[in-house]
Amino acid sequence: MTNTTKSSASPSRKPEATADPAAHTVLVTNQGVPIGDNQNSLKAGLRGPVLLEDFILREKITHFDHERIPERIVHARGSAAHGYFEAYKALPDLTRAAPFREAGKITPVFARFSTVAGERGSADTARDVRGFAVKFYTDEGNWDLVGNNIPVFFIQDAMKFPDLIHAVKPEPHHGMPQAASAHDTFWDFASLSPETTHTLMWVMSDRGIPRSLRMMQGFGVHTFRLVNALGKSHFVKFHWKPLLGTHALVWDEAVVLAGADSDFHRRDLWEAIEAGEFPEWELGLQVFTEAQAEAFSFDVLDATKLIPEELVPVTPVGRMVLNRNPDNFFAETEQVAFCAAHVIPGIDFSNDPLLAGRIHSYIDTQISRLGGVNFHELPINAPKVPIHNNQRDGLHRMAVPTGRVAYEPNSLGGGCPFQAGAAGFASFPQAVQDDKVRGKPEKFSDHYSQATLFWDSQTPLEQAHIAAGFRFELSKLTVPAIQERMVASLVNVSRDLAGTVAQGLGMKLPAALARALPRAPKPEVAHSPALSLTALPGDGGIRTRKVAILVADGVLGTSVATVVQALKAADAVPCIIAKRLGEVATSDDTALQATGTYENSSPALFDALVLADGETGVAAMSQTQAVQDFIHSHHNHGKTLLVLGLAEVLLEQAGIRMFLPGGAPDPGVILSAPHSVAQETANFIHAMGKHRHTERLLALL
Ligand code: HDD
Repeated sequence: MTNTTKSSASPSRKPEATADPAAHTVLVTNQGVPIGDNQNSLKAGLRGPVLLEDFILREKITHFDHERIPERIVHARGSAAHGYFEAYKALPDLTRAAPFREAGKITPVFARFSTVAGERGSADTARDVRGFAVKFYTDEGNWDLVGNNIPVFFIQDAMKFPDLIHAVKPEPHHGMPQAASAHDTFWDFASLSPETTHTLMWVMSDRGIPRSLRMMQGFGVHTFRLVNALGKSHFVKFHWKPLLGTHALVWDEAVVLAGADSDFHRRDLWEAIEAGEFPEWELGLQVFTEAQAEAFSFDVLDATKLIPEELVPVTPVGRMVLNRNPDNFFAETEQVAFCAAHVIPGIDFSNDPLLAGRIHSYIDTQISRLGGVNFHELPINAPKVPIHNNQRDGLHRMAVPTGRVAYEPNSLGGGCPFQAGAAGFASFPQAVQDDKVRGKPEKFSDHYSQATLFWDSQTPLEQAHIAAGFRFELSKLTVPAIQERMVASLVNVSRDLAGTVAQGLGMKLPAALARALPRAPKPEVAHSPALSLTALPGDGGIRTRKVAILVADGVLGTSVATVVQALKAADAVPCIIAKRLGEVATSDDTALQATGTYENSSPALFDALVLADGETGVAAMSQTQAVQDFIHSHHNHGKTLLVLGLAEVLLEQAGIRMFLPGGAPDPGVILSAPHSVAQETANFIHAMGKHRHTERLLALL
């Protein structure tokens, strides 16, 4: 049989090859009938009509016709991987949740990262929130932590979710733009909903254009509960911190990448895992009591608010390692069904009204997306624990229950399956006594304090990028009233920010939009360094970073070979780029193979640049426009350049300054004499570990 399914969530390895590969080589129909001829349909004579009885043709075409399933209404574009979660220590005081039962406990996981607005085939690098969803296959059933790479959300109540999504999706009359919030309907909604302001600040920041899915944080967003074996509860917020640090693209790189490689993030994740560079995140908890929550200047049930880490520190409790790519994109990445309602004993909900809507929405959406109520039986969704219950039938039922009992209580089945009683999931018995109302607590109406906190906690470069993000998006609008309303709202965040945006839009700074809560409680902290991307620089390594090495016939091969060797030793990925693929005619007969061409390799695909030495080679490169494009692109985007020997003239030709405005040498432009290639390559690798040279980027603003 060719359609064998494989178990999907073993923590670390690919499934074993079957013992008899020959048994898998015969093509059969879905009924298992061997197919003699897969090239020709059955006809009445060679030039005659095709016969209806050709069940082989009809089965093949019918199956093909139904290959597509509805894509997710949001988060349609995504990439995923298998891995495991490992607890650092037992957390008995906090929770009875299975993954935290003992130190070293391993729980298999499947994580899917996504953009929100774009359709399934849209570009990876669109400015957007990124989904960060993790399915834990625990000993007590599946727990899904369905979060984002941004710790706050646009809205406070699920009632507004369809409006938010309708506003950001392509406009319904002409279906444009794809995977972009830079259009009238989104900003119309946003400007009329000041509760979106805080999240807008994050999305317009570099968080909206991550360098890699492996280099972004994840957040559970809502306040959840941890409940221990004694039934005692603490509030909690979940945080994922990437070991590689948090890094971003620069906007015009993101734009170029959308065309140069619209699978940029998917490929990056896939290639890293294939290369054995397993991405890793630390799970951290912000644990706090109800009494603490009461005293905060904001409401912990409001998903537009975060808890500054300076107020409640994040305690690391375990790590997630993604170490296996899916075997089949559709079966796993597409069919995985995350659900905010999937919690396990020891984890419970808070009263966040946004979360309440999510508890309903996810199962509901799977019913139409995956075609029925049995989606939990798909291998990627099936818990690793056996399922015993009395649910029966439904479309695409795969389990085959035996016996005549499908009810409880029963005597005919010996009473099985029994209720688990105290060992089972029990909702935290939070007291509820109030009038039924449609409304919000007062602190929900403070829409600006944390947006200002975010702004004030950014570095000057990050602030410049946020202003540019707003300016770009709002400049795309066709309705000036929306631009004005939005800038008026930004005045409440920061006059500087609003002023810069207004200037870019060619408008006068409007008066501040009236605040819903004129006298908001004073925030506990005015500055939160943890909110800046620079708070998590990573370990300074350059593993998996891609380096373009530009060459031409006549370059000096030895120095290039030295650089290639050193980069490989640092687990980076060097790529020699020339006018054509294949052998490069070096002046010293060193063997070099070009694996990329100027035509197929956009500068935006690389993290750093090397220019080869050698008189004839450099002369040829000076005649190549693409070399100038590479130099400008890398220099303008703050990347590190290693310039070998005579290639310095290429920098001069490109008009590149090797000094920063104060006169100090640019630490990201490294020149190497022929005798110091090994030493300067080491300096290059060290400088590349910074990812970008912010001093240069600031100077270029
Ligand atoms: Fe959602 C998918 C994250 C609010 C309704 N959401 C979805 C995914 C992520 C999030 C990561 C993709 C899961 C995957 O990879 O398959 N959503 C969030 C976060 C939210 C949030 C962090 C706010 C804190 N979502 C939210 C609300 C609703 C939904 C308020 C509806 C009331 N979300 C859905 C959905 C999706 C979904 C329609 C689409 C596909 C799916 O669920 O499986 O049910």
